[in-house]
Amino acid sequence: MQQLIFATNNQHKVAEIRAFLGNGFDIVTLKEAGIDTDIPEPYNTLEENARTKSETIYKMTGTDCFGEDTGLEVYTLNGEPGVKSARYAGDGRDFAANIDKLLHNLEGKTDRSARFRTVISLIINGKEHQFEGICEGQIIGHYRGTAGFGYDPVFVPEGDTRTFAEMSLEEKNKFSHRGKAMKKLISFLLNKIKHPQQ
Ligand code: ITT
Repeated sequence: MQQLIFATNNQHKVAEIRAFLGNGFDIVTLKEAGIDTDIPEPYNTLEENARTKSETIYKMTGTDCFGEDTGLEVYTLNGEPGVKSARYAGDGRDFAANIDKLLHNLEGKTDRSARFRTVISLIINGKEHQFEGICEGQIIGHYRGTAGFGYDPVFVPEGDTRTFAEMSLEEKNKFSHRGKAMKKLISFLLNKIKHPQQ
């Protein structure tokens, strides 16, 4: 079975990805690998931050691993909060404070369209590969639902009327940015198992 360390400290992401992968892959969390580090996210792009996460853990362990960076990009706010999504309302990384700031900044705006974008950086046999997933949707004006994390209670994906916070992990994965990026990662890994030399 393919073993991969997932370079994240976000347990919600781990739960989503485990629900997506089922039993075919052995995902090891940083905690399970005995790694207690705050992985840096110093850059202005999701691509560079995702790479920093996987490279940091690869350098520490020499083990195949992946990390991901995700941002909520709101069109009328010129792509904000984007790469700063976790700390939009400050260093406290407070989900409710971030949502409140977002709703405040969208007051009076008619265009509430937004997208989540995930970039996964996989390092396998020392080589990096990236996979992107995008989910378009709308930011609603008030909280709905209690599942999920981050901006889920105010984001309704295209193709449904519920917020991500009103869906099960499996339902969210069908639409989501992370689910789409994971689908590409899995096809890549399955192809690699079939054709190890490529
Ligand atoms: P790691 O860097 O340890 O993976 P993190 O929580 O810092 O965890 P990100 O920098 O990728 O992860 O996340 C940025 C923020 O974007 C995150 O804190 C949430 O507020 C939000 N976010 C990311 N994915 C989300 C999702 O699927 N649904 C709702 N909000 C999400």
